[in-house]
Amino acid sequence: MPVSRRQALQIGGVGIIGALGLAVPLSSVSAKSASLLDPRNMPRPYQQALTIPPVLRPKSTVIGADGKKTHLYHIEQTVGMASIVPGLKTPILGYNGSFPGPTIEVNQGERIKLEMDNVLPLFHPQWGYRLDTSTHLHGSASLPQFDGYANDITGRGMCKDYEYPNFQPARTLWYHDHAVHNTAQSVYSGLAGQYHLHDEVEQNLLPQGQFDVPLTISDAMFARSGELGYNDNTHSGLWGDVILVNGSPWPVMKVQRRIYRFRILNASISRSFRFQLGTGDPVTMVGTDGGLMPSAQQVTSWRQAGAERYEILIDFSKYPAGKRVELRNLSNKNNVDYDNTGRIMAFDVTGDPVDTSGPAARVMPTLLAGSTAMSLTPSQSVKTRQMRLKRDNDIWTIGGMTWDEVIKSGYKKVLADPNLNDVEIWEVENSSGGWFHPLHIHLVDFQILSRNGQPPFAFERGPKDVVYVGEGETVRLLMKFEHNRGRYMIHCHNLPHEDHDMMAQFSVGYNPNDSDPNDPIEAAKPHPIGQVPSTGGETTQPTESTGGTDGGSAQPTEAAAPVTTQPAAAVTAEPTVQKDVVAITTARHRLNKDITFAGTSKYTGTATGSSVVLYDVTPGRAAARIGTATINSLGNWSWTAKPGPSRQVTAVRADSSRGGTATATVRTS
Ligand SMILES: [Cu+2]
Repeated sequence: MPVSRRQALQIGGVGIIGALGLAVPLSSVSAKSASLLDPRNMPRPYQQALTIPPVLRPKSTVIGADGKKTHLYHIEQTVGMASIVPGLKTPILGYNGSFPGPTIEVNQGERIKLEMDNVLPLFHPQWGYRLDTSTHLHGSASLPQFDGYANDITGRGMCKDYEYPNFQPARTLWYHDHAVHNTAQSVYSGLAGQYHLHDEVEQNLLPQGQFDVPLTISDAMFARSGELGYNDNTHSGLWGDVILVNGSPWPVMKVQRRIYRFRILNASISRSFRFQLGTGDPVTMVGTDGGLMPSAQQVTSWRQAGAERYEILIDFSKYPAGKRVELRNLSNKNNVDYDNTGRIMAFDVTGDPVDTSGPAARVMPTLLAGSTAMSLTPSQSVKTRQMRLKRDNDIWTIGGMTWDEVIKSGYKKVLADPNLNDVEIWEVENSSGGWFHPLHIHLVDFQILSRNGQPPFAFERGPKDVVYVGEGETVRLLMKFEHNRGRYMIHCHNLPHEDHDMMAQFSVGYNPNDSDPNDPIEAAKPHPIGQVPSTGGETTQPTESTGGTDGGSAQPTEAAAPVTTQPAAAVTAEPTVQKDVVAITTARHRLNKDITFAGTSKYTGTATGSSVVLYDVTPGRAAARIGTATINSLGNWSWTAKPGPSRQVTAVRADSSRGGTATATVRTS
């Protein structure tokens, strides 16, 4: 039965240890279980292999007049079915129906336009709230109208076209839902995925490809039916008893005896972790939220709250083949722990031949990269602002403000109003002993100057966009308000706190009396799925003036929107909206065992044909047809064979007879 934090305190009987100064607090709370599953359905540690989410392929790529690429991506937010609990299915909400969503990989300097369709049910199937969405790319200096502003919502049947500039240094970002008042339940239901921005510095320093591994870590609780359970203890926090890594409970990954890079994202809506290897050996910390640190740090454990990203290197060459290395969670104060929340996943060291290609296979890098945030000095600051994080009458507040006040002001009320390119110090205080707050400031990367007057932890000495403000802590942050003018959110990333109502906004370089060309709600509105988007009102719609057909004529759908301050790509021959959108949701080939593909085909016209032909498009060999799947009346298809092709298939393409196509990376375990 789910327990509240107060009940858990009574059950666990673990007292709260007082102020510990710089030491990481030790006192979490223990309880029996949160899930209501029959014991035979309860997942157990180290029974499943780690899966890696597929990398999403662009629908098309165009070269702009400035010679830069713009990749067009398409994602559908839809209901999916996950296999998490043995013997039962778990309905989730997912980007392309999966949790985590597909990973987006992009190089610095290449823009992305993302068509984000909302094809979710009108109301959440379990919790009944209206499934409007807003997508935030966390870690990107996007314009305000593309930043996932909480009230910039996209309803069912609508599509929002997001634009991501990708001019920042290499980093691990993630995209997740940010819709007003329901962010916690929608992210918990599955709307989260990683996004990797690469640059040459990072590509020459750190492991790449199969040795660059995303680990999206979250916690969950389950109803007896296998559905997700939800209990946020009166908006204090949700503490699940099952730890998921890339959507699988406590998985195991086979590793070669070399250095690996792990991009660790805490996607839990409330839980924070204190990670440590079971061996007690240090890991090499190389990246924080905003990318590479100035120099690598050896750390034996680190504290990581929701939305924080840390990139670590682990050298498995020092372990013998056959050794199992666990990643554990020592927990932090004000979390509720269960029998197995102290475990995360395990790495099984193999005696397989070692692939030493690429950087940092054998030797740890030490000097990494500078960044704007880490080069700032306090003397550059023109203003110091103080804000407290606290609970007032059961409502969470930030600097005395709530998001409800922002809404009631017509989105005018702001917490701060720096000029463009101003450097400021923000001093954030959490004087309570009862909770911690991971504070996220949109738009900027910041440097943590101090925590309670002491230097920051070794692992957070890099550019950050979320800071763990622990119990009784005051942090000083140094940041430059660069890149864009406009209004951006600042909020707690314990998502039940954010939703009730610990969120405010600041404006950069903006006079409240002027009209805002980057208004986060008005400047780039969603449009019905399948229709050409509006450009914001000031220009005439080219398709209207030319009497455009929905045939093959060039439609300048990206025609220089007046709302952007970055030059828009000059698109010459953008393909028209596809009538059929094929998605591959499952692609797995276990050599000599079985091969399975499944997906969807969403057709907007009258369908004549109804099958999908599957091709092996493994790099390095000619594409070969491997099977045909029938599309059912709901637009779903699947195909499986035992044992399947005798050579490992690592990439698959699905061509539908209705005209759509999609490719996906194939899971091999
Ligand atoms: Cu909070």
